Amino acid sequence: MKLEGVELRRIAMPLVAPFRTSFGTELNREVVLVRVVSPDAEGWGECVAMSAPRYSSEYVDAAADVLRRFLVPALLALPDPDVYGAERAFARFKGHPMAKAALESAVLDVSLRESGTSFGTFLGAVHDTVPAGVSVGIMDSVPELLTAVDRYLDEGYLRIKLKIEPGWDVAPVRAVRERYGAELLLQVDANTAYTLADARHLAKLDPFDLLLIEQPLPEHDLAGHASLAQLVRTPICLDESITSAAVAVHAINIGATRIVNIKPGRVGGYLEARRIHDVCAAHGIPVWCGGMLETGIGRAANVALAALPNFTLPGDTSASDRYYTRDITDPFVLEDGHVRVPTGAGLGVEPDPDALDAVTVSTEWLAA
Ligand code: SMG
Ligand code: MG
Repeated sequence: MKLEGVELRRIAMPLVAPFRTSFGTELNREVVLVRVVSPDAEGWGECVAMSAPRYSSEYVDAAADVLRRFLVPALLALPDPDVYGAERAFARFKGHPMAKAALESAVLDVSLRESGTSFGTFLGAVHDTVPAGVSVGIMDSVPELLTAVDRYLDEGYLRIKLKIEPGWDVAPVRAVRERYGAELLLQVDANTAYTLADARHLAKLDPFDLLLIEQPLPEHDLAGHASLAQLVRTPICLDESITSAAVAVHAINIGATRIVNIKPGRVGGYLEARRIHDVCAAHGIPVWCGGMLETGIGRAANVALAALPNFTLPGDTSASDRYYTRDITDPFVLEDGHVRVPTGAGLGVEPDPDALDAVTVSTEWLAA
């Protein structure tokens, strides 16, 4: 494949409601979109870094910088770029998995559009639709939380994830479990807000039969998660900690994680995400697809990934209207609690030019 160049586009999209986690509140989603152009097609990728380095060390301005100065030039220097060559070229630079994933996805998209293959087919999808969960932010009060959960369940979401932090954990979990009963698929996500000294407190979540507790301890503390797993009955699921297939295997082997959240951005792209899916399957560890408040571009790829066979738990792959009044692609909608896997070439969706214009902050073109 020959490339003509790469466009980096900054967009900003207001969320329909503030989304509060243990590390901060998101109101306005700033995103770097990547467009890779060949003579015959163009491919899109979405960088999932947030505005500030709070979920992980990456953030939007740093991602734009590393793309502009290192990753895009490395891609454009390849004599015959494809997704595998791009992955190898990016591996020479340390870190920045979200920036790498965005550009790698755009390369994959353009090549799949050229060959008429969908993301789902390329990755190995085995389902036409995927079950949708929803991640519910920290609220000011339990009644406010129940109002939000009521609405999501009315809309058809099949699983509820509550964001937790010290001071907002047992009480909201109890209230939701009591209101909706034992059948509700319910899990929690701490985004690293606890320490091992909180083990006895976290064990108070055990009676509520949660599917999992996601990332209770800091990112680098795999050993701590293994110790915590001996002290709580609720399965531990790692998110932030799982940065590669190698780390996933290590975490599984030491007993730090019984379920894995896969986010392609966190692990450097869809190739590595698929490897994590595969090694988890080989170890009997179920996986599910995380979310980073994606637009329809990132969502299309995530939904395709979530259709692989070992994605056996509903993901944070919610419908577009859970995030945005107007998505930049045709919106993803809930159908009986499921989201449909696109079948067209590449991502199977593209930005609507007017919707994109309305949210664009700046663009830059890097020519081959
Ligand atoms: O995309 O629905 C979504 C968000 C899901 O909770 C979600 N993501 O740690 O899993 C996580 C968080 C990270 C982003 S919080 C701003
Ligand atoms: Mg998480």
